[in-house]
Amino acid sequence: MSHVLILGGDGYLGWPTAMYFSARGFQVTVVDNYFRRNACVELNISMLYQVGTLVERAQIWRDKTGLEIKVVIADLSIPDSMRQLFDGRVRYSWAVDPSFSGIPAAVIHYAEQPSAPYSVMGYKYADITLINNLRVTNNLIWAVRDFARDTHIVKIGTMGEYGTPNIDIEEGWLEIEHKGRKDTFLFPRQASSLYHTTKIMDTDLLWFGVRTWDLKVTDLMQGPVYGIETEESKLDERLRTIFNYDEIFGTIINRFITQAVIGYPLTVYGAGGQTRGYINIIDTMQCIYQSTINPPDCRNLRIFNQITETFTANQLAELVCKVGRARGHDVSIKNVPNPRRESESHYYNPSYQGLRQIGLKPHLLNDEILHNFFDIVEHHKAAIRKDVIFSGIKW
Ligand code: USQ
Repeated sequence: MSHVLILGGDGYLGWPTAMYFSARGFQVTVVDNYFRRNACVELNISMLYQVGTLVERAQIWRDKTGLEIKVVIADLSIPDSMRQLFDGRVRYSWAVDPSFSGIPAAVIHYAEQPSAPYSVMGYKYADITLINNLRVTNNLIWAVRDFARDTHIVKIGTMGEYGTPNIDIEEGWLEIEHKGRKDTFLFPRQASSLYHTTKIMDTDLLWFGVRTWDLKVTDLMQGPVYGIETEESKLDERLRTIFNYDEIFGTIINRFITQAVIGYPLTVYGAGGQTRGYINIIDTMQCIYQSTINPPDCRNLRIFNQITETFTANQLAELVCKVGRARGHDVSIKNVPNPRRESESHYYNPSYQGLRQIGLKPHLLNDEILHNFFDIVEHHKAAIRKDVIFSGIKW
């Protein structure tokens, strides 16, 4: 059986990914330092519901399925914490064969500070974001270079690396003709936050590792994700992922549904014409899985755009408003002054065929998906805090 290492295994995507691979026969190890939980405590942000620690959720998973997810609590920005995962010092308890090296077939890298607003709240937060994200990626490429050259690195990047250019966005690469000569380069990047800037720099680190040491890498440019439930979390609600609806860690659709449930006017930033590519959390699972089981043919930096459809902020507000009202909620939409420096009306035409070609079957946003989502959020209505929804963290 293949071993998959999930860095950032406590996060919104990390824990569902761990269950997804475990359920499909992989040996799974999750690694996390609880950064996100601790940041929420420090910033006085509460999540929609309490979530058990990784050790507690791994125990519940074992009770329900008989499958083990190994948990390592470690700060991966410390080089040795990363290296111990690859050099034989961490004992992988499910490895019955003593000669088993533990070297993972794939390492899925989510271990980053993921919030754009957090990264621009002030110098301290910009520094945490830059140091954490870049050091973790640098530690990873060196650990793979030194101990595990065949391990496939699957990295979550972001569509925000491209920004909103006035030309079509390709999947990672662009052929350029200049003064009669042609070459292929990374698609031009222009981030709109320091968080997104670290993702650009991550891509550059990975590309260096591929060119110089022949590393095998898939970089997934993902758009904002929405949803709570995955096939695996349906087994027991204590297996659900962390869910933020606040201004710092919450993403737009998750926020809008939570706002609708408590009658808080949906916070469309500015004119609301800003367009992004979106993806359901269950499709994120598919994308990560298909990318892992279909590694690139050769030592390569393979890039996919991990979205399934595009919407403006206004369109999302309208969709949530319609379903919320049908369920009897008092939903309204309010265009609040945009706290971000971003274009509110722009061309946006990304290509995103690659993941479909390797097996993604998209679940597009529709009323049924929104109704199921409302069911869960309504259940936790009493816990929703209005004070964390909007204070206007400025860029
Ligand atoms: N927006 C609103 N109202 C809100 C929240 C957001 O209008 O209450 C707008 C924003 O102005 C932005 C868009 O919705 O234009 C998306 O914002 P978001 O907060 O959902 O997502 P973002 O800050 O871009 O970051 C999120 C994740 C990040 C990931 C990124 C993908 O937090 O980890 O990399 O989505 S992307 O946006 O494609 O760069």
